[in-house]
Amino acid sequence: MGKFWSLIFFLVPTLGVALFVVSADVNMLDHWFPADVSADGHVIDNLFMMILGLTGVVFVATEVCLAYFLWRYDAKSNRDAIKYTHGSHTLEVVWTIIPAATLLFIAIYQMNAWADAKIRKPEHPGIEVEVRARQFEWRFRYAGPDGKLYTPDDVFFDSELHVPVDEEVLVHLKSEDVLHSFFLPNLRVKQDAVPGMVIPVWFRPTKIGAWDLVCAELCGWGHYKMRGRIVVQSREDFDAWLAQTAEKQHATQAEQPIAAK
Ligand SMILES: [Cu+2]
Repeated sequence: MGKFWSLIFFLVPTLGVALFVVSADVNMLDHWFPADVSADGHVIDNLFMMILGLTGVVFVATEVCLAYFLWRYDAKSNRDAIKYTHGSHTLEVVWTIIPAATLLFIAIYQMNAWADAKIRKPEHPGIEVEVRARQFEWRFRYAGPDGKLYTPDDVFFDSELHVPVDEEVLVHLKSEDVLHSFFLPNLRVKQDAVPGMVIPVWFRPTKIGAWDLVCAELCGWGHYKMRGRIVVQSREDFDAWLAQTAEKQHATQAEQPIAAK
């Protein structure tokens, strides 16, 4: 029976590795990363691959050892009583230091990527947008004709986040109710929206097109439908869209003068 279980355990690393190979093969499933359309996406992808490589080696080595010991010391061929020991102090020190050193290495290795993504806010962004998350939709606020955000001529829009291509986008992320998570898979951007906080998020899209904007935090019964789009346009198309949206908004406001905010 021991040999049977050792083979079953050996299936875990074998199938695990096979699944990665199949997923990464574009011709078979193409379930790997979605297309990267941002200037810094490759940094995140490289970090992911580095950590995946490290953990993958440890995973396979551990599973192979487990299967080997099950095979080698199965109950049928080893009838001796089990001997308990207090273990090896040296071994414990070694297997504490190696993971600690590995974690320290990852912490130092990713510092620059983290700083670029979360600390070094762009000083002169091409555009600033306020993103408000609420159960269960996304709302966006743009600067109106005066070019300044948070003035009476601001432009509002729902569900579709329009941004110009090849420009730094600075988002002021807010939540009106509970925790949400602003997730742009194709831009490798994910940030929690926290009630009571304004969190800056920035990215630079490099390709014209439309991609998913989803909420990555279970935020209530309608979480599944909290989907939006990010629409990346040329500067001219974006300006035209903004002007048109502002005009439409003004027309509605003329009929209902209270609807300024
Ligand atoms: Cu949500």
